[in-house]
Amino acid sequence: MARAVTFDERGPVGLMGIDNPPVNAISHSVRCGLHDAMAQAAKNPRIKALLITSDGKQFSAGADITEFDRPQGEPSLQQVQTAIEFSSIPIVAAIGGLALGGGLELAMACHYRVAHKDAKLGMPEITLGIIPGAGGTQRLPRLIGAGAALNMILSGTPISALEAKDKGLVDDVVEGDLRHAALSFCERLVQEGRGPRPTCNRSVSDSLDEAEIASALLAHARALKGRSTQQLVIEAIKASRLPFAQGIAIEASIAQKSLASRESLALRHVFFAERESGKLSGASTIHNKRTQTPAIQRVAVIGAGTMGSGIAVAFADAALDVMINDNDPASLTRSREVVSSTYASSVRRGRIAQSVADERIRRIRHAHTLAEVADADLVIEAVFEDVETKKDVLTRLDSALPAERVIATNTSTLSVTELARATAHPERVLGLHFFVPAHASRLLEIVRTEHTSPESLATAFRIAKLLKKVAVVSRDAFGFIGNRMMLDGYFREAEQLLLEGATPAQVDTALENFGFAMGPQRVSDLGGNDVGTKARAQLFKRDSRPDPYFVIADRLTEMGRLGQKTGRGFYTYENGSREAVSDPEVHNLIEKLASDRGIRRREINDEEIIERCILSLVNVGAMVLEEGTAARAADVDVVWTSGYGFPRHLGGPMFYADTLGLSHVLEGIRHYHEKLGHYWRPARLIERLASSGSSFEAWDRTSASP
Ligand code: 3H9
Repeated sequence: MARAVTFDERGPVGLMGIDNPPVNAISHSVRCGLHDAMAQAAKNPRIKALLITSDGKQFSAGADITEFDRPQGEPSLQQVQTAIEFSSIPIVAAIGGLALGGGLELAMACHYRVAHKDAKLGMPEITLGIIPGAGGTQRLPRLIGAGAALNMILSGTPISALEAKDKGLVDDVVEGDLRHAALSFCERLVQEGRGPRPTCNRSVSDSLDEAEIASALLAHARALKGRSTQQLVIEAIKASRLPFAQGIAIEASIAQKSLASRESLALRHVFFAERESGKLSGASTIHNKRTQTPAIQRVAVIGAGTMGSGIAVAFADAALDVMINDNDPASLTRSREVVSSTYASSVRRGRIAQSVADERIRRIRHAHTLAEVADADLVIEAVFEDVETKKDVLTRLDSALPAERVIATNTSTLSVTELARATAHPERVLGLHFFVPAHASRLLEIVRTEHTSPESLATAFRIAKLLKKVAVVSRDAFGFIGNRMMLDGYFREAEQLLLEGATPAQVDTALENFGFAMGPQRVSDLGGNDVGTKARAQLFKRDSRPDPYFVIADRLTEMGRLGQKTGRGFYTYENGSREAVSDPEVHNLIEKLASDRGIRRREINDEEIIERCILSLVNVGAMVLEEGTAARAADVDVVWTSGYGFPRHLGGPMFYADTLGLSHVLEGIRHYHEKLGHYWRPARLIERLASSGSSFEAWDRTSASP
């Protein structure tokens, strides 16, 4: 096994360097390395202090998450921490890059901490559904106070080195060469005769009262909606008032409970699924994201509409130079305004400084002839969603650009295969399905055709990484992955429930209580019912669907009830408010549409609403898999948790179906198939997996194809 911790003698200081790429996770090899290095130092009388630092970019991203489902090899992180805390010579942590979770817990067990000014320190465990289980809930309150510790652990977001110093988490913040500065810090300790200072011997300066707990929960209520880990965090932090040994024992037992929870299994599934989705699995002929591709520095976006401008902002945010190209001068003027107002809003909300906004605006140029894009490393076509207009642009780009440059088309409805046929080099064409707003949404669907080359795909992965987006590959098919499942599954069923007797508010509230960020009708009103109607009309050119299919939304569009932007949609929004108010006109309309179709209306309860919307989503998800549109069930989960508001703590629709059990899922689907007809036909994949007692997770391991 490669040495995961290096050891070096620098005068009176023993220097331990964690060296476990890519992120210095505290794997078994690191724990062994730290343990051995300390034992070696203890035998060396010349060494008067120890420094733990990193040989890589990060101090440490925390415990090795891949070890969570296996028995922990000794020494455990807790054993290493005890050895540090009770060392007879002082031990200092030098923190550069990130110190997260177990990485920060390791540093907190050290006697002193020095951080580089650009370092970030955080406890992200809650995002994985676990509590900090290596003393984090006991040492952090001893260093910064119980109230501050609770907020830091509930937020999961790292803080800066300067903030850490203010709170008392680090002793010194340095600039320039961290290792050099930290060695000097150690030498000063030795000269001044300052010895070990075990964190466990400190006491907690404040106690958590109920008001403080309530206000911390309120501050993080949005991120923690439907979650339960926060209660475990509170329980563990309360134990920090007890003697350390007692508190740490309570933490250990709560940590075990959190690790075994469904919530944690689901969140860890999404963590790894997001990282896997950025790679192509399977066939050796397919390269993964590490395929060599030319560097991307300049990007051109064709089309200065809202989408084109948003995509340009996304690239400028990633520090790339970008040109927005449009042959209509009025559109270019509007685009400049959209870009400025987007940045003005980011400054107003305190997200970025004015100087940063100015620098990003300077990165975006506007031009009106296509010849000006010839030197772009990548071109994204984002013109009006019309097949002939897009084909025309692609043909012209194809002759303007050298053959190895990738041409991406931003479409949510059109056939990328058909668009690629307008070029002489279909291998360099792919779809990039950005979501609205393009600069802020996390998901990017990469649409490949039969002809898209591995190199072009590798470029698309690299773009996603640059833009810090989660990438999922979809084959070119009706609605790709996300919209197909939304239209044929989830949203269609929501409309069907309205026709059968539920109200929009009832459907939305039931699904929001299930955990969706926003119910389907509120989503439609937010995005614009006309947008959905137009998209479906485009999709119908690929493949149509029988009535009733979005009859309510389409009728609302005809009536000019476009949603929030017109103050009326599925709901009424009074005087520009975002509050959705039920409207009898809509209820009458739904009754009429139902009676025209001979649908008998009845009372529908929330359980049925949730069951039907989720089962139909899962069923269409399974079809998307069996048809090869998505490669892995985990990819489907990533699409739905990062782009469509499916609760992350339930792991995504396919993971959730596994937790229900596929036999149970199939039984439900068959029941509705019998009751509601053909569109509920069970996916063959579900039938197959259920009959052998299998799961989507097992299918991913054995059968997923690229
Ligand atoms: C913890 O510490 C528990 C303790 O309280 C108690 C213990 C007893 N372990 O994200 P990237 C892999 S819980 C193992 O693409 P980036 C990742 O899978 C932990 N592997 O890079 C990927 O592998 P691959 C608390 C990890 O630059 C590769 O590293 N810590 C871990 O975009 C690159 O990752 C966290 O929750 C890990 N801890 O982002 C932090 N972390 O190449 C989790 C990463 O095979 N990590 N990998 O696909 C992150 O947030 C991001 O990875 C980070 C880098 C920001 C560090």
